[in-house]
Amino acid sequence: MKITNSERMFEQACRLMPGGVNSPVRAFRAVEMTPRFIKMAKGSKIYDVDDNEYIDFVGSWGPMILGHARDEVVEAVCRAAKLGTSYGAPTGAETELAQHIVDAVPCAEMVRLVNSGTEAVMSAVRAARGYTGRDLIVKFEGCYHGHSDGLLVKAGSGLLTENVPTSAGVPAAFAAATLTADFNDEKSVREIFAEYGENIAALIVEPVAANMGVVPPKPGFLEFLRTITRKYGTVLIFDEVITGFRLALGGAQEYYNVTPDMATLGKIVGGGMPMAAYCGRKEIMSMVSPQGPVYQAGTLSGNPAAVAAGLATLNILKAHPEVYKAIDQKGAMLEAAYVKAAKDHCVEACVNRVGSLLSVFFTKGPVETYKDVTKSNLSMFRQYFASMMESGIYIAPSQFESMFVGAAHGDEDLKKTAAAIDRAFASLGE
Ligand code: KE4
Repeated sequence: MKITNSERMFEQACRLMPGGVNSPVRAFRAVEMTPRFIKMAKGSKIYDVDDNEYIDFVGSWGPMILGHARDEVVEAVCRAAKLGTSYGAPTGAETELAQHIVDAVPCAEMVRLVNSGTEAVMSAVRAARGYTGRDLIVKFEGCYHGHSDGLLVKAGSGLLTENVPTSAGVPAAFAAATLTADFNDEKSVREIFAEYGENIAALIVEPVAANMGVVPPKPGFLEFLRTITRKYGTVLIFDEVITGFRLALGGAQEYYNVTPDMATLGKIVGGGMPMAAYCGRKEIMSMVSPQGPVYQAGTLSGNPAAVAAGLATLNILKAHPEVYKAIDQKGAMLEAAYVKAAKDHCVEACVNRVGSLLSVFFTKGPVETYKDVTKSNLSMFRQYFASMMESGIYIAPSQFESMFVGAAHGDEDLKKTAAAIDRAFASLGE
């Protein structure tokens, strides 16, 4: 595989941008390789500047549930852009998208559109603090909720990948207001609430942890969080930036039938354009300016081109609910391929999957907690990653991310991927 153009372009990028990228995990540092510079993508494929084709299971980290450059989405963006790329004024399309979210997402009575998952989480937490008059928040070690200061405490995704779980530059006072519990460990949550319960404004959780690799909630864990937060008057926030519109049209709260007080959405809701949202019960969302005293604003919030991409995507998902069964089956096929390859080549590995989200861990398993995740063999992951890339399969360059299976992954793609998994495990088993 020739990657000379990527190498040349990466050198130039590194002179101008920190690490040569605009988001850390893209730098391929954890896998000690040169990141591929991408020139285009269509459907399930992505193409780099050296004309290498890959089957893409990153899908822009989740948005591409319908595949890259889906005609209806591209046409919608072009139509919107021709009418002006941004007005800074209300549009009917924003109302239409808000209605979609209210109709689909169980906790959503009102919605605010923003530009990124980080902004959605930061704003939802502020609204919860304004609503409760309390300061403390609870998150889970290994979960990632974007890069706002208070959430960069024992976080997952790129912080785990770069081995800096708590970021530099976050004042101790900010971090002190964030308490961390252990995902899937009810005792750790009870202890925090027993000591701080009356002062906890919000508990935020990825209902399926997908930023430490995929770790599903244990049966009853989400229901437990719903009960204990209600008991203490704490706002329960489901961070559904990944699971929203992916596990079901109503996200994890529909999939697990647990309704939080608020939710954050991103990725799919913007159809791959910079757009996200936070939503929730009317009495909480009514706190947000200009209706209430919690300030939050954004020049490009509800941007017409981004809203057009989101609307086109949600319209397709709403009209074709069969997509969800299809991507779940595709995920199951890949899961079976990993299990078979690990057995055939005597490789110590285990797979976690929820619907179209899955991760392989190079440890015996089961992987049910952040502590279990840390047992995964990262040098085996690096070897597996390099083999998959050599086979033309583009997966996240980090153990602490998910594979994203989408509607555009066809049978041929899955067969080729299964063969690549077998090849990678054969080399690991040697
Ligand atoms: P953004 O600010 O990156 O749009 O969203 C932040 C965010 C919030 N909540 C969850 C559950 C998330 O997974 C994310 C972002 N996800 C990462 C990948 N795991 C984005 C990729 C990146 O950081 O480049």
